[in-house]
Parts: sequence; structure tokens; C-alpha cells
Amino acid sequence: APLPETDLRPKQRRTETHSTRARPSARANRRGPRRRPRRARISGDLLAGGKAAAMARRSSSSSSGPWRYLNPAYYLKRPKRLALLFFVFVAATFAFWDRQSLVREYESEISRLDDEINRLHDQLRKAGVHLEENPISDKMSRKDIVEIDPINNERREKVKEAMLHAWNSYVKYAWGMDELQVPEIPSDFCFAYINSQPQSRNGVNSFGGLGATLVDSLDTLYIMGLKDEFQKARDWVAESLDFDKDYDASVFETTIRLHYKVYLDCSIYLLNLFVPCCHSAAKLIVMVVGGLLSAYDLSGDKIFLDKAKDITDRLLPAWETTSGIPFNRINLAHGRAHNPGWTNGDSILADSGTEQLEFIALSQRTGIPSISKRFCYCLLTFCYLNVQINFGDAENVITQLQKIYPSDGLLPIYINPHSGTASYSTITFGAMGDSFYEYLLKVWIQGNKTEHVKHYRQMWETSMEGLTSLIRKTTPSNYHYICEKNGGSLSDKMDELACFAPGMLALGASGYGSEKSEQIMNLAKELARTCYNFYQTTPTKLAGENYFFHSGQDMSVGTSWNILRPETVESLMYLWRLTGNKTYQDWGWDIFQAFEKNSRIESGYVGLRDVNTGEKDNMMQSFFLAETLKYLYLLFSPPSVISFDEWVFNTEAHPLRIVPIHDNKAHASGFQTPVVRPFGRKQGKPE
Ligand code: DMJ
Repeated sequence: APLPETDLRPKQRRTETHSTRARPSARANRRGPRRRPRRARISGDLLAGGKAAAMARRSSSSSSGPWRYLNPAYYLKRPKRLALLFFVFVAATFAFWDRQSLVREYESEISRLDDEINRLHDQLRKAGVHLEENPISDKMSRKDIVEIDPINNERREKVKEAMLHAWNSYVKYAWGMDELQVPEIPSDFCFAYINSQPQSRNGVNSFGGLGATLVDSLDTLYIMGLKDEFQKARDWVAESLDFDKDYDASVFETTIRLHYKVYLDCSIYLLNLFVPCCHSAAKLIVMVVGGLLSAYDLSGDKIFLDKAKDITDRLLPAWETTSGIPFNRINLAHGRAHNPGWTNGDSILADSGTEQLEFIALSQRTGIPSISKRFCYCLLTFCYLNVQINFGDAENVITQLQKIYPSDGLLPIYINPHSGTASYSTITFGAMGDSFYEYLLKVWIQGNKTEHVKHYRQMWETSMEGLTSLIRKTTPSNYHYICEKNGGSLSDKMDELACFAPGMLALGASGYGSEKSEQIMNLAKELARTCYNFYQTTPTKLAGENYFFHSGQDMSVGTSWNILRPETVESLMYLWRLTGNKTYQDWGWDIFQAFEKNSRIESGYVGLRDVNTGEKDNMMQSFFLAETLKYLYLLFSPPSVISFDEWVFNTEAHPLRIVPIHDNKAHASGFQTPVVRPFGRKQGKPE
């Protein structure tokens, strides 16, 4: 009979201590097959005993090495150790659980303290105290630094270095002037003219001497953590920024570049001689008011808010028209407003529909509701072409809006400011139309996506149906593009300016149901691919100003200059954040490298007169620092840096903080209460 296991165990242990485990098998190898006949003679009892012994050996081998501690039998025979093990298990579980709850407690404490800090910041800000800190950088180091992979980090640093180069060049050659202009004018006559101007040869006051590049750059400097540069710019704003300007030179230059598509520096300077006054009100609002408000939201420094209010007061006379649609030009010193002759007296859609974000923001921060009322009135007038509206009757506004807004949501670029009617003109998502559509969506986001601003979203969705109806595809590469529309016919042309649309579509996609949302997102991706290829298909890898599309040949450059525009990298930033697809970062990096290669010079950055030849122009546009470099920087930063939950970018890339609606009074009055938390944490999710 097999021996009981207890009897076998000591024997087995002895065997194993006496001889190595290898020995029996070594012996077996030596003896080879000769041992088999002998084994065959072993009796049944012995065989049974052998089996038991083998089992015991197996069991014993697992209970002799470190594995024995895993054998329950080991502990069953050692109750003290079992008790000890149980005690250790209970203690470890308790310690782990306790640590977890401690972590939770700490987190909620940190969150509470953060809220408290925000509240104190608010109080200090209201008391006019400026804090020396950078919430963006602080936020980064605390939370997001781990999210930055080494490649992105390196790219971000390169973009920051580009910003420093652009900024230092501006400081060195054009400090306090509107834009840096390097002296590379083609003809002697022009040189003579320019030298006769009351301005530096290295700077130009294209906006009447408002320090446009400086004001436009404030938030970029801040976001990039360039504290000294920001402080120096801030001091200039406090001490030298003066809006009492009766200056007439450069708006025309800017306007002519954007709208007439004449790009002869000489002509521009000559024309300046004959052009009476004036600033483009819209450009000043998105650039100066937007820039100042953004700097205020980021830094909490009240000087920026005061300056924003000063210039807004000077701009308000432009809105004194019978329809509520503003004149697009105004003299800041005298308040005289009018429209330029080349529009035949009409106002421009984009210029008239791109102030709402800034003025609503200013209303919220100053507590003066009339400012935003006036501008909302203007926007809503577009929905009521030919119809008188009573702004106070909000419900009626929404009802009328739904009845009268064009069924395709597309408006021509010229509107008569007296009658409020649209003139026969082009429909486009490019020059002169673009940001009207952008602001419909963004006012809805700024308004926390509530019922109160629902009509903006509805208008935007209607317009996106219109946009979709303008989409065509190229052969052979299947590039999607947005046509322009003249009367009943489509023209196969798209401005690079319209490349903001992929970003806008991506930003608005999540407001739809899932199927439509996917459809809109796919359209955004396709359009972004087209815009990226605007860059990739030229010898310099920089995009021209506009493109034509031909059956069988995809696309060709129309107007071939590049003035450092931001729209494509803007869309890439939105698409990367909203899809998580790093391809968009790589595309942005390609574009950045092309700027570095073609546009960087010793004294800053300049555009190209021709993206085919690489011939340079002589202007560093202020939006290169305000928009292009900022969007590139954010493209390589974690999405929580200027998060979409907390901020909305104006059309000049100035982030404005989204103010939560706190109470019914704000709803009822139609405007949000003027409470701003410049250092606030994430807002609650909107409705
Ligand atoms: C910027 O000045 C603004 O973004 C505007 O809305 C249109 N685009 C230019 C830069 O290209």
C-alpha cells in the first residue's frame, strides 16, 4: 500500500538534501537502457509506493523552494504564519485604501484652494491690483507638462524662438509703430516718397499709430511666458497708447491689400496721399479691442480694460445708422464715420458682423450693457434685411429670425447701411464674408451655448447648410473646396482666407447630433487637407492668396502672394485638438518650416510677393505675431493651454474668457453679469 504522505515527506526531503536533483537522471543516463529490465521487476506494491513517492516529490519540490509560500498547505500547517499573513494583508489593504482617500482629500482641498485663489484674484483685480504671475505657465507646470512629448516641446520652443525674433525685430526697428516694414521698396521714386513720410523707414503706421503690432502681440507674449517682453509692452500701453488720432494713412493700405488685391507698395503710398481719414472700425475692434481685452483676461491688469473702453467709445459713432449696420470707417479723433468710395457706400459683411464677441466681452467686464446691445442689434439686423426689429423683444427677434434669415444662410458681402438691404454682390467664405459666419458660432459659445443665444447657433447651422451647398471636389485628387457664388452661378475659386472654415466647422461639429456631427467633422477634415495642399503644391511650400480649381488638374495659384496669414494653421490647431490626430501637428510643422525658410530675415519676417519664385515683400504683418505664431504655439501645446472650455478666440486669435451665466437677472436682461474670473478653473459644461 502506498505510504501515507506524512511518512514520505521526510524521506523525500532527505533524498533531496543528500543528492542533487540532477543526479538520478545523470545516473539514469549513464546506465542507459540497462536499468529498464530491472525496473520492470519491481513489484506492484513498490510501484504503487514509487508513484506515491513521485507525487510526494512533486508536491515537496513546490513546497521546498520559494514557491512553498504560495502553497496553502504550507500555511495550514503553520497557523501562526497564516495569522501573520492575514494581518499583513489587512494592514496593506487598509494602508492602500487610506492613501487613496488621502489623495482624494488632497485633490478636493487643492481644488477648494484654487477656487479660493481665484476668488481672491477677482477681488484684487476689482481693487485694481495687478499680480505678477502667469496663470498660463503656472497651469502648465502644475498639470500639463507631462502631456508635452519631446517632439512637441522642441517644436513649441522653435515657435517661441520665432516669436522672439519677430518681436525683437519690431522692438529694434519699429517700436511703438503699427507694423515693421523693412526698407525694400522697388523704385527710387517710392523711396523718396517714403522718406518724406513722418515715420521711420523701418516701421509704418498702417493703423494711424496705435502700436498695432504691440497691442496685437500682448497675449501671444503672455501665453508664451515671455514676461519681460509682456511687461515692456504693457508699460507702453499704459504710458503711450493714445487713441486721439487724426491720421489717415494706413487703413487704406490694409484695406487695399485685403480687398482690392493690389499689391504694389508704390501705388499704396501714392494713394495714401489722396485718401481722407479713417480707420477700419472692424479691424480696430478685432485687433485693438480684442487684443486689449485678451491681455486683460490673461493678466487681470485693469489698464487694458480702460484702454479697450476708451477706443470703443470712440468707435461707437460708426453704429449710428438707420439700419444699425455700421459704417466701416471712422476717424478716432473726430468720430466722423462713413464707408469707402470703392464699396459704393455699402458696408462690408465681415466688417459689420465681426464685433459682437468683443463688445459682449466688454459689456460683461465693464457692466455696461448698452455696448453689447448696440452690436447685437447690428448682427441681428442681418437676419432682418428689410425688416425693422425691436431689439428689446427678444422672443420676437428669434421668431422673426427664423422666418426671415435666408434659407441657405448665405449673405452677399455688401450691405447698405441705411436700408439694411443686401446689395447684389459675391457670396464668399473668403475676403469680406468670412468672419461674419465665424462670429455666429462664437457668440453662441461665448454665451455658454444657452437658450439665450440659441438663435446664433441656428443662424450658423443654416449658414453651414449654405456652405455645404458651395462645396465641390477636384479631380484627380478629390480636394474639397468652397466655391464663391455670384447670383445663381458658382465660381471655382477659394481664398486662403476661407481656410479658417475647417477649424470653425470642427469647433461647431459637437453641437449637432452624432450623425450630422460626423458629417461636419469629415467636411472639416477634407477642407483642411485642401488648405494644407494650398501650401504643399507651391515651390516654396507657402500658400498663395487664392486658388482656382480646374477639372482634371486639381488646383492652381491665383493671386500668388503670401502675407504670413494664419487661417490654415488656425484650422490645424482646432482639428488637432478636436480629433487628437497628430497628423495636423505635422502639417503645421511643415508650414512653420516653410515660413522659417522663406520669410525669415535678419530683421524679422516678411511675406512673399510670389510663392512660386520666393521673391520677398517688405512687411511683417501684425497678425503674424497675433495669430500665425500663436496658433502654431498652441498646436504644439497641450489642449488645456487656453482650453476651448474656458476661452473663445476672436477672429484675430485673441482669446476671450467665457464668462459663466450666474443668475436669471442676466438672462432676463439679455446680457451676462459683469463677473470675470481671469484665473478661473474650468467652467461647468454648457447646456
Ligand atoms: C486677420 O486680420 C483676421 O483674422 C481677419 O478676420 C481675417 N484674416 C486676417 C489675417 O489673415
